[in-house]
Amino acid sequence: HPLDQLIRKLPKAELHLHIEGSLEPEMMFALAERNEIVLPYASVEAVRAAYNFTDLQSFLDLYYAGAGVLQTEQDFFDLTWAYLKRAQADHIVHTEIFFDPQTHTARGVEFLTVLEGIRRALALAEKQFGITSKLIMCFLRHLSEEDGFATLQDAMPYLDRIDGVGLDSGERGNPPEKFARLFARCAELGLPAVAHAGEEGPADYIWQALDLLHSRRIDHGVRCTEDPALVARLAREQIPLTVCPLSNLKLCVVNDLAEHNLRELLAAGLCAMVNSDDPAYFGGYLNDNFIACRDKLALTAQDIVQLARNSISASWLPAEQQAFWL
Ligand code: ES4
Ligand code: ZN
Repeated sequence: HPLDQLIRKLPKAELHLHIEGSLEPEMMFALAERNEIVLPYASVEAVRAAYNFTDLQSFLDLYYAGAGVLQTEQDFFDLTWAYLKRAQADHIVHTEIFFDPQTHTARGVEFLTVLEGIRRALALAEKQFGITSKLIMCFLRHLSEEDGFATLQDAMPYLDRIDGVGLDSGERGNPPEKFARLFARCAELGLPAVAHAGEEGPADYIWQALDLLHSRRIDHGVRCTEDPALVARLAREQIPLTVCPLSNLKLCVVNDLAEHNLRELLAAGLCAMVNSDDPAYFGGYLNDNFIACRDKLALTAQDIVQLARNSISASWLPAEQQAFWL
């Protein structure tokens, strides 16, 4: 399609990417073998065949199980490096990646092992590909506030290597208010916040993420259109929404990509952009998400340029570096 060349060549930032969600089945098998772990699947094809999700939780069950093959610093390096090579192929010039330390420390993997494996790959990508990056530590919202505070304690010696904090995992029944005190402490420590909200959860969780967590962006946020007053606020304050179209499709947030509200969000003047979320599980990397939306939502060249520009302007790059890409 003529617009796909535009999609491929535009400089883009990715602002919603869980590094554990970039674990392809091939690497899952390779790391399982390297670490002498027996997987409950016979083949790469059998793993892919299991990726038939009905909601967020049905995905999270496999995602946390899959992450069990990640054990050494080299494993985290290899995972992150594989993603960064894909990012370069998609002409991503800047990426802000999430990691979930609790998924690993709960299994006895050291916090520093995770952090340094990821960071070593990010540093190499900046040197070899010129891809800049930020690293965002996510708290798992299905776990307790106390567990979150313990994770922040683990991170304390390394705050110079962490650019911000996020909130992810099962949204329903785990409202942002559960973590108001934890995020207040993070703010005192100078850590900017983002939060997943309004993916499966109601618009009220987006209000809470803004007012109680002081979230600078909303991850997903697609359910904001259920509340016109909220849409007006997001537009007025230009709060970015990191939208993940193929994720929403695979997790049945929408039944058909043609029903996705991405164009509605843009038309309302919101700073929305496209992201891949967990590309190994949801069927595509960044440009695949753009192309699927171009196809099913009939994005125009103007929409595509706007989405790419929004990704740069919603990033945490300093203004002068944003200006270079805009
Ligand atoms: C996630 Cl799609 C999604 N939602 C919430 N938490 C997550 N962790 C990884 N992917
Ligand atoms: Zn996510």
